[in-house]
Amino acid sequence: MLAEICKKNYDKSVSECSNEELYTALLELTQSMAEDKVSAEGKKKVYYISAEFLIGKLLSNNLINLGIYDAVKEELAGSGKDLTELEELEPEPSLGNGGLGRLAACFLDSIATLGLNGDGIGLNYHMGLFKQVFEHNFQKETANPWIQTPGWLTKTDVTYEISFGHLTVTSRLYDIAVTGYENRTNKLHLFDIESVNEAIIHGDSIHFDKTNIPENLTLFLYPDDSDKAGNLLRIYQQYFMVANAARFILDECRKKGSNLHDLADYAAIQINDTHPSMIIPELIRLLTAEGIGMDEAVTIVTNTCAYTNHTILAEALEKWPLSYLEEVVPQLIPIIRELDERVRSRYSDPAVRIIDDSGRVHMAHMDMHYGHSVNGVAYLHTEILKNSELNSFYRIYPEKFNNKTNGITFRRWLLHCNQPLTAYLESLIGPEFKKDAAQLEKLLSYRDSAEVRNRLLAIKQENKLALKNYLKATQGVDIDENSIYDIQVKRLHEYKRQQMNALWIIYKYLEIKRGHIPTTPITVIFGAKAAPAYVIAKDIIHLILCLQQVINNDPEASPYLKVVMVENYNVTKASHIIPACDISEQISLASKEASGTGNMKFMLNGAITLGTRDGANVEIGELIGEENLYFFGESSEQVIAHYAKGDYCAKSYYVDDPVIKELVDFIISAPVMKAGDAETLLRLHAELIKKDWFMTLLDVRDYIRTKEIVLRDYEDRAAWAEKMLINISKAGFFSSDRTIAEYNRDIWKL
Ligand code: 26Q
Repeated sequence: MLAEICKKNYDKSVSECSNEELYTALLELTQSMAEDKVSAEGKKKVYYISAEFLIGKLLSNNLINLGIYDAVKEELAGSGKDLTELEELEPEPSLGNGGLGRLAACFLDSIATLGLNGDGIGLNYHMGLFKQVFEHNFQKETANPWIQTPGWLTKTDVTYEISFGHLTVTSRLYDIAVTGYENRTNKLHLFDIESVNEAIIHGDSIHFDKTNIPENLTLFLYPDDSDKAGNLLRIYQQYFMVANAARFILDECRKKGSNLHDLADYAAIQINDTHPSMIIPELIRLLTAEGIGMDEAVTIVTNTCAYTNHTILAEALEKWPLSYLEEVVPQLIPIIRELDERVRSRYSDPAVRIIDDSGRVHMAHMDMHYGHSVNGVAYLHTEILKNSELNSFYRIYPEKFNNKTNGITFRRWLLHCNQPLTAYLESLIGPEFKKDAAQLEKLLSYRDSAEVRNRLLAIKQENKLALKNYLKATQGVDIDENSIYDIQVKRLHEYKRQQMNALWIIYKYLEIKRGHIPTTPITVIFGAKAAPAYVIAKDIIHLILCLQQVINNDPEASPYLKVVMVENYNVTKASHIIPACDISEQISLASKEASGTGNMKFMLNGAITLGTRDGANVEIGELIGEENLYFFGESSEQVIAHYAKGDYCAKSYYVDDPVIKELVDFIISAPVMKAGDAETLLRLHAELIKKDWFMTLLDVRDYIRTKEIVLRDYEDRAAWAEKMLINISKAGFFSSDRTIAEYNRDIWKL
């Protein structure tokens, strides 16, 4: 396969080609194969609109989905070449923050794999999420370019004139082929403008002139929005995304024969969180401009659009000042006011208004009134939305609310990232699980087999060794492959409580110093980026980096306890880390993590969860039985009651419990202060005692107690392996193929 392309392009054999030439040849091969599978369009199509698509590297994933991974690997090996080295040449498109963006990427894979007619629409940011480097135990953010030619983007001839209050820009559409697993190819449509100028970035930083819209519009994912210019830029980006999407969708539907009155028979638009919410007033504006009456336009758009909520954190629910919208998109203001008037005339409850008394526009409120479906992303999350956060809306529109528990694509998170496990599963239960994840349950019949359990342990050991070598090569750190790998990788946020894990590290360190040596050494691995303007999150990273320095350099402790903060955690790193994990840390404050998807990836790869009864952890527990994971901490009901009564007082935990006091005070102890910055550590110390909004100290005691049980249980490797087997067997429910089939059945109806 490759040989012909190498001959044609370079007049060389595979073995004579450089890795760069081979990488380019593989791009050509996969893109032409993918193009051949772009199928005839169905009548109705789903458009998944999202500000983030955290797709990660595509080469291997595409080779797998096109069914040529093994053949290419062998062809390369036959010529002395290594596919892994070619994979390393590919830059990672980090076009997302975390869960929401990665979910969108998994969904595109599943939509294509199920053979559904559906595309993604978003923005072609030139810089993905910042690249994280550690300097003096602090996070530093640098620009993260990813676009290369040749690369995955295909320039199309689709362009639109997009007008804002004070300027008009010309857009250009770029496409990325989305290959389904042994199925059709769909598209990820990314809009851009040609005047973007990377030279306005200050050095390799993430700073630039935020007011220079023609040159910065698609320059960065999540520009710093701590000031007005940053907020306006985000509104520019969001409107640019949805204005292009709306035109593109209407054009496609008209081409297929829609008269726009029947738009909902041609298009289903899924609004991924509130970032694309302006698509609602924009579509109404375009339809009324075509002569459709306001009432009918509202009905058409409502029948077309559906909204997914990914968070209950108030600060993440977007509310734009009307004055900002007036400045950037004055053409939407009459529509938004009209939509708000309609709500006011029908409902007296001020909580459901679109425009509040402070003149802020609640994007989610618009979605719920003028979309036909509202979904949460895990059972518990949807229940909390219905019963508390969005209860005022649930009472008006009970029929709109539904749950779609998240999922992950097994192609990337098993077949690609864990090839030893995949091959072994196939030898035991046949290949059907690759297309139908529920077939993994066949593994259950081996739960009593000592041989199978031992193989699972041996594969885990192999993956742990691979991670050790990877971390040595990429970050120069040494870890012990015979230690327990205890892993927490996810965005850094107080509610996810990396700080609680840090307190446990302090606990274990002090125990070791007192002579209580763990039976098996422990390596605690973190990976996390903090939003550049999120001070406490950055303080927590600083603490973890300081603990890493203190503990790893203490010869009394480091043989038994090591801390590793992986630099620049991203999709690529995740695929090396997850298969090697023993203990999966899912320790968010109950009620705060909408779902989590890392928890699913770890489970699928045979890690055992230590977590709270939050998000999808609850469903994991129901599927595998509580004896196969470790729950601790207060329930979501208890936590919600604390917030309602305002009765949580961190200070009293600190004052009343000498163990907690000792752990918290260690943050400002001499060795840590010596490793770090006093002002930062004092601020974090005070934060934990005086505020601790996400209740670290509430659960830390139970966390420590439970983690001791986990470590003790790890010593019975046969029993541990049985837990691993049960976790893997039951992971099929969390395939994004199942999630997408449900979206289609209940919402899109393609
Ligand atoms: C909002 C306003 C202003 C600026 C930024 C934002 C903003 C940006 C990103 C708000 C939210 C996000 C991302 C949210 C996110 O990733 N949520 C995660 O979604 C996953 C997929 O559903 C869930 O599994 C996680 O539980 C949830 O945290």
